[in-house]
Amino acid sequence: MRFAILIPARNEQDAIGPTLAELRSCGADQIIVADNGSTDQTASRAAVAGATVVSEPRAGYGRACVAAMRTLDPSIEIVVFMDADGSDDPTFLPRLLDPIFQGEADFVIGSRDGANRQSATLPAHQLWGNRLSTAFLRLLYRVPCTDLGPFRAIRREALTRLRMRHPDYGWTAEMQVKAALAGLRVREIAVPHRARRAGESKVSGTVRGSILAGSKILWTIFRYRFLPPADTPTRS
Ligand SMILES: Nc1nc2c(ncn2[C@@H]2O[C@H](COP(=O)(O)OP(=O)(O)OP(=O)(O)O)[C@@H](O)[C@H]2O)c(=O)[nH]1
Ligand SMILES: [Mg+2]
Repeated sequence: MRFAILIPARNEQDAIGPTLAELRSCGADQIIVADNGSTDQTASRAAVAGATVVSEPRAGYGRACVAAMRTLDPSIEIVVFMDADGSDDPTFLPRLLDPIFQGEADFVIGSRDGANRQSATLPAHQLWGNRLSTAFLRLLYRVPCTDLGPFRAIRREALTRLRMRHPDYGWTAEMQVKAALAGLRVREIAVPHRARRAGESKVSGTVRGSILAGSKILWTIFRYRFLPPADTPTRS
């Protein structure tokens, strides 16, 4: 099966090159960097490293992902998401893809809170924020999950069916909530999490980013259960 890797990036000029270099021999059929609003050399360095760069002018992690999805080659059957800062270990890519290749899962999420957890790379507030969010996910949607990790693989057809629309940091939670509601076969695997290799944190390393992301994630989890909008999927 042909797969693409989609990497949301904002101001990651010192990390994006090494991150893409690590992916050189991973077998991906397409690598897309979803940039929005970078004020540094992220886009040009990603292009030099051989990635397709999609620039979404409107700010927002989710918007950048949606824009990048529009440029997927028609032959792509699986979409892998991973961070630009080197936090995700690409040697775990085969383990992420294998359940989909074997026809056993539609969506595989890398959990940073499982057997491969390394000490202190996830700040305590993020670890506990994730544990709270995933407790609500388990309670409200009856899905076994322990993380909202960015390193994940999903069948393209399933992803399209989810009609992803969160403009910002609610994106990962939205995908998990909608996958549960749509009845996708979801699998979680343990992955390690590395400290970012360079540059500044936009999410968990700042008070603003943490509060913003945390509130968007929790609102997304509650909204699709108690105030379902028009894009709420149903089991097919
Ligand atoms: N396109 C886009 N990407 C973003 C945006 N905000 C963050 N990102 C990317 O999303 C990924 C996660 O952001 P990080 O800043 O690493 O957040 P974090 O992992 O919680 O924090 P660290 O501990 O610093 O790694 C990185 O690849 C960022 O470049 C955004 O607004 N737009
Ligand atoms: Mg990071």
